[in-house]
This record gives sequence, structure tokens and C-alpha cells, in this order.
Amino acid sequence: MELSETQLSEHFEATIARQGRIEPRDWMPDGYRKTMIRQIAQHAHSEIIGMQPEGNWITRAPSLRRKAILLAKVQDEAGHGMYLYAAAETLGTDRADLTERLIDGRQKYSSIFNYPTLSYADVGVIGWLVDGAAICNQVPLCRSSYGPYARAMVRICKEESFHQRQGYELLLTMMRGSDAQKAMVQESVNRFWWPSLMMFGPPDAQSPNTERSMAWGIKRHTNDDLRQRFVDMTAPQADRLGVTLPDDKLRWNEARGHHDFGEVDWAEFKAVVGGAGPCNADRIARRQAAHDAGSWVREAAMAHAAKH
Ligand code: FAQ
Repeated sequence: MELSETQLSEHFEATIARQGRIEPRDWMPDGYRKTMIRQIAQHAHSEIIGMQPEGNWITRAPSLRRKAILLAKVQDEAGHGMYLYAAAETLGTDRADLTERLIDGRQKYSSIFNYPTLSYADVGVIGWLVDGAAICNQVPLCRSSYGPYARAMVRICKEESFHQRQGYELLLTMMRGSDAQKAMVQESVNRFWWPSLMMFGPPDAQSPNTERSMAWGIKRHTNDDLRQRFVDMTAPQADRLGVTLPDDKLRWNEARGHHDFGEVDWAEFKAVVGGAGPCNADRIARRQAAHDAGSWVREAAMAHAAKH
């Protein structure tokens, strides 16, 4: 028996209400499909563009051990991009089309990857702060309502957590080193702290998608809640490391049971998301060049697939 649109919609809402999973074969509202494609594609693009800032240091790693670790991390990010593009394809999109949308600016990637990496300490700070923020944001997404996304996230989070530890271990080593090494770590923390807080998205009052995405079980927490969680997790780690987070309003608030912290520069966030960050143009140009350079591989793979 054919189900009516109303019945299908009721079934969808009931699945969401009992915290069940929506699978590719299931009926879903167009808005849900669109939102999932937007979020998954943006996440996939972030992983792929996110290979560039750290990849910049592979040839200049200070030892064979550090180089092997960094190579593995950057390869993991490529893997995350692949699982996520595959998850997006279950919604009826096509990876080639998503890549085109990234390159021509119709789809976004995380603001954080538009900042430059200026020293090897940045490799450690990206692991500690950027992967740390990614974990805070993504662990709840393992319970996201769309099955393929939630399952991809389980594996991604395991790897991100390893990435965060390698970053923190690199920084601990540098902080046991010379004054110049300690200064390098502090300088890097000063540059990456505020952009890391921006990764969680605009304040809740200015986040057009949060309410709808939470009602659909796509997002499990608001942007501000996750940002707070990240600050609470990171402040004690900074103390243990011996670095100062560049915020003179940052302090423990006993009554709230959370850290208070200063205001993010939302004008900077908007500018970076809008394309005017320090590295936006470079990141896209490099992605375009890699895409062009890989065209013969795609053609050969398609020709091979057509023969079998
Ligand atoms: N950058 O209404 P909301 C990683 C956009 S981790 C750029 O709050 P939503 C791992 C947003 O898309 C980074 N744009 O939106 C790694 C929307 O615009 P739209 C990736 C941002 O979706 C580590 C508008 O602002 N992680 O890659 C940003 O409900 C180290 C309004 O915002 C994910 O993507 C931003 N920071 O919440 C790799 C996690 N924030 O699309 C390499 C999954 C917001 O309507 C090295 N995504 N916008 O035109 C999410 O959880 C959500 O999409 C949020 C945004 C929380 C990012």
C-alpha cells in the first residue's frame, strides 16, 4: 500500500521523537535532506581544506618521528573527507558536484582553515585546540539523527581524539625545551585561541539553523553550549601546559560552575566566512590546482570502471 505524504511525514517525526535513525532509503522532508547535505558537505570540505595548513609543514618536520606522525594525521583528514563525501552521496548528491560548489564558493568550509600556519608549534596547537574543538562539536554528532553521518562520526571522533593527544604531546615537549620553543608555543596559542572559539559558529541568538537542526536531531547542542564546554575543557589543559590563553576575562565562575570568557570578535568571523580571511583565496586556489592535477586519475578510474 502506498503511504500518503502525511503518513510518511508522521513516520519521520515519530522516528526523530524516539531518537531513532533516518536511513538513506527512508522518506525525509526536503528541508531535512537539504540541511544534512549542507552540514555534511561543509564538514567534508573542512577536512579536505584542513589538510593544507598542517600539510604545509610536512617537508619541514623537525624529526623523522614528527614527520611520520604529521603525515598520518593529514592522511586521516583525507580519509575523514572521503567518509563524509560518501555519507553526503547517500542523500542523492554527487562528490564531483560538491567539489565544484566548494571551489566556486557556493559551499562553505570551517573558518579556522583560513588562518596561516607560521611555525611548527602551530602543528601542536592545531592538534590541541582545533581537533579539541572538533571533538567537542562532533562527539554529540555520533548521535545525530542521520544514520550514515552518525556512523561516520564515530570513526572520525576516535581519530580526532588521537590527533588531539599528539598535538598536546608535541606542545608538552616544546614547553620542556628552550625559552625560544616556549615562546613559539605561546605565540601560536595567541593566534589560534579566538579562531578556535569561532569554529562553533555564531552566537545562538544569531544562528539561523540551530533551532531547526536541533528539532530534527541533527545538532544535539547549541553553538554557545559547545563553545562553553570547550572553554571549560581547555582552560585547565592550558594551565598544565604552562601557557596563557589570550583572554583577560577568562576565569572560573564558581556560581555558574563554568568559566567566564570574553567576547569573540564576530566581525572578524563574518569577514573570514565571507571570503576575506588571510588565506581564503590561497586555500581555494590550491584546492583547484589539486583538482585539476588529479583529473587524469579520475578519467583513468572512470574508463577502467566502464570496462568492468
Ligand atoms: N566556519 O546557523 P549556524 C574539522 C556558517 S572540524 C564557516 O550556526 P549550523 C576537523 C553556517 O554554515 C571543522 N562557516 O549553522 C579537522 C551557516 O551558513 P550556511 C568542521 C560557519 O550549520 C581538524 C551560518 O554560518 N566541522 O574539520 C562556521 O547550524 C584539524 C550560520 O551558522 C564541522 O563542520 C564556521 N566556523 O552550525 C580537520 C562540524 N560556523 O551554511 C583538519 C559539523 C557557522 O547556512 C585539521 N558542523 N558557519 O550558509 C556543525 O556542527 C555545524 O554546521 C556548525 C554550524 C556548528 C559548524
